Amino acid sequence: MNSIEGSVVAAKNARFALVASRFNDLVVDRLIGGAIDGLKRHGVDEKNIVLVRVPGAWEIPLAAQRLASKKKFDAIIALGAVIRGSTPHFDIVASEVSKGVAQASLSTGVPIAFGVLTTDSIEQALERAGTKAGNKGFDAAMTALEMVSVLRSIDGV
Ligand code: INI
Repeated sequence: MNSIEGSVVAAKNARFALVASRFNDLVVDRLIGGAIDGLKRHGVDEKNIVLVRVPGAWEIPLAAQRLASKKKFDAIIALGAVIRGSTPHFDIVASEVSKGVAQASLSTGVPIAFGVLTTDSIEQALERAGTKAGNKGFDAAMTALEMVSVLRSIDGV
C-alpha cells in the first residue's frame, strides 16, 4: 500500500500569505505572531511570508481569494477573531467567513488554513491566542505547511 501524507517541514521555496483582520486586533495580533513563529521555526524564510491586513473577518474571503488566484502563494492562512457580543451580527460574520474561505480555497485550488476564532467571549479568544489553549495562529500555520507538502506529494503521484 502506498500512503501519502504531508510533513510540517517547509517545502522548498514555499510562499505563504497571511490574511488577518484588524477587528479585535488584541487577539488577532497574537494569532499573527503565532503563525509567523510557526512558519519560521519550520524553515520558512521571512522573505517568503506576506501579511495582508483587512478591516474585519467579513473581508477575509475576498482578500484570500484574490491572493490565491495570483498563483504566487502555496498556501494562505486566514486569521481573525469573531467574538459574540461585540455586535448582533456575530452569527452572520462567523458563518460567512467560514463559507467564504472554504469557497475561495476550493475555487482556486490553493489551501487556505482557517485560523479564524469564533468564540463567546474575549476571554475564550485570548485563551486560543497564545495562552491556556495554545495559539490557533500557530496551528493554522502547521496546517498550511502540511497541506503544501501533501498537495505536492499528490501532484507527484
Ligand atoms: N469583524 C470581526 O472580525 N470580528 C467580529 O467579532 C465582528 N463583529 O462581531 O462585528 C466583526 N464585524 C465587522 C465585519 O467583519 C466587517 O468588517 C464589517 O461588517 C464591514 O464590512
